[in-house]
Amino acid sequence: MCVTCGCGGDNHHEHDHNHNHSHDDHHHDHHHQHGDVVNLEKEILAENNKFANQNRQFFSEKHALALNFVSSPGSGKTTLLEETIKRMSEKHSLYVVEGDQHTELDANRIRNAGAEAYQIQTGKACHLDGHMVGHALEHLSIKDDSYVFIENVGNLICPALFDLGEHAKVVLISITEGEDKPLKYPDMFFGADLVLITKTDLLPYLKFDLDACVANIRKINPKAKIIKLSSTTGESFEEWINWLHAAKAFLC
Ligand SMILES: Nc1nc2c(ncn2[C@@H]2O[C@H](COP(=O)(O)OP(=O)(O)OP(=O)(O)O)[C@@H](O)[C@H]2O)c(=O)[nH]1
Ligand SMILES: [Mg+2]
Repeated sequence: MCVTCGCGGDNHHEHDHNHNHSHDDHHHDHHHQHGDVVNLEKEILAENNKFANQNRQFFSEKHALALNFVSSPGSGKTTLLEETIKRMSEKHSLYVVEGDQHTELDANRIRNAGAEAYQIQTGKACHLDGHMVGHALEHLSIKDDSYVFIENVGNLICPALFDLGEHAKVVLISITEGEDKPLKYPDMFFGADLVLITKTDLLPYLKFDLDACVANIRKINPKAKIIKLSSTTGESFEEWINWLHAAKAFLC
C-alpha cells in the first residue's frame, strides 16, 4: 500500500476513533498522527533507497543506462518507447520494465515493438519502488552496454518520491494536459533531467501555449533539458535519440 499518499486504502496506523474526543484531544491526536505518518514515510523512503542503491549498482556494473519515465496517464510513454525501440533495436540492446496498476497491456506492446519487457502490476500502489524494480530486473536478461527503460505508473505525484536507482528521470507532459501542469505538480518537474513535451502534432487543434509551458517548466526547473516531440510524426526524434546516446556516454 502507498502510505506516503494514503491511496492504498487502509491506513493501519491511525488511532482508535471509537471514543469521544474533546477539541483539544482532537488536536493532540492530529499532531500525533501526523508525526507517525512523517516517521513512517521516512522509514519507507529509507528502505526504498536501499533497494534503489542495489539497482544502481546493478546498472553500473552492466554499463546499462537506466531511465525512469514518469508522467500522468496517457501522456505517451509507451508509444514513445515503442517508436524508440523501432529506431534503436537493430544496433542496441533495449529492455523495458513496465509499471501499471493492472494488466500486461504495455509490456505486450513493447514486446511487439521488438524489446524484452517485464510487467509489474502494482495493485493498490500508485508508483513503482526500488524493491519492485529489483525483482523485475531478475526477469530480464540484461546485456552489458544496454538501455533499460522503466515506465512508471501514470501519476504525476507519488512516483516523484521514489528513487528506482535510475541514472536520469524523464518527465513527459503531453500538450492535451495543459501548460499549467508543471506549476500544479512541481515535485515531478523539479526532479526531471529531461522533460519531453509530447504530441506536438496536435498543436494546430488545441489551445495550448507552448511558450508558456516551457516558461512554467523553467520556473520549477531551470536546468532540465526540454525536447518537444511527436511519436506520431517522428518530429524531434533525432534530438531525443541523440540525447539518449549522450546520456549513456556521460552517465554510465
Ligand atoms: N496524436 C498523438 N497521439 C499520441 C502520441 N503519443 C501517444 N499518443 C496517443 O496517446 C494515447 C496514450 O498513449 P500511451 O503511449 O499509451 O500513453 P502512456 O503514457 O503509456 O499511458 P499509461 O501507461 O496508461 O500511463 C494513445 O492513444 C496514443 O496513440 C503522439 O505523439 N501524438
Ligand atoms: Mg503506458
